[in-house]
Amino acid sequence: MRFFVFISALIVLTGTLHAQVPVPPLPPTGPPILLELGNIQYNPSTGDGTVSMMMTSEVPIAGFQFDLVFDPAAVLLVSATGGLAEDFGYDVGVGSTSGTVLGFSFTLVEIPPTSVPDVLTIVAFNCSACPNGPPELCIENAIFSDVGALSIPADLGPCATAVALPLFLRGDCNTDGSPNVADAIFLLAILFSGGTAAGCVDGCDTNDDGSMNIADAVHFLAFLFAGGAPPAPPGVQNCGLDPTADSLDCLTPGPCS
Ligand SMILES: [Ca+2]
Ligand SMILES: [Ca+2]
Repeated sequence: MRFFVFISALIVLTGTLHAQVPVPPLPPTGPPILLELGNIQYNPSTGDGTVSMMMTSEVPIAGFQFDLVFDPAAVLLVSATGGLAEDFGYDVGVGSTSGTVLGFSFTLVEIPPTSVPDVLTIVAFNCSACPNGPPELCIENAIFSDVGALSIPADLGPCATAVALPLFLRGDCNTDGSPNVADAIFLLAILFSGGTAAGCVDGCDTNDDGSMNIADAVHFLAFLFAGGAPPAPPGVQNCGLDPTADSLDCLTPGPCS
């Protein structure tokens, strides 16, 4: 009898405990796709720029469309290339003045889910009529479709401002605007005697091999005094962009900025 009383009490107590433990709510499920702006580069001397459109998706997609809205509005879209869209053979078109980017597959090839942000496509634009520097841009009106032509909801990332690429003179290692022997001395001091760090390492990389070292000093001195080849583009005459991608930076490009 005592046993049954104990069991009954335990059942009542257990029921009470269960009743007191709150059931956590299920986490809210957002749209399965996030489209956001990635790296945005801008050449202030020409107005040409590119923006990488980054997509994270829990589901496969079979088509996409979105608008890029610029401030100022005088920006023309030029093309959309590369990324997942190109990898999967999508036809991608841009509306030059409308800002619309449209991608689809004639053969209904799906772009598979991406658990981390991946480049969907790289949109090239031109803003030669931007008087106040790099434009701001936003994504609007994004539409994604599955292979059954049903639309898939998507979240959109925040607006962002294009980043102006640095203009510099190759060889102007000390960024005083004048490539001369002082630049070779400045570079040698950095390399061998603890000299002040370069504000524009690209300017010191006179042979543009992506590394600042003694070869750059030799290359530059040969140019100055022995009829050697001039520094790599953009050269010593006119400020310009680095035509090759490398890990060197140009944080303070001096008179070219
Ligand atoms: Ca100099
Ligand atoms: Ca070099």
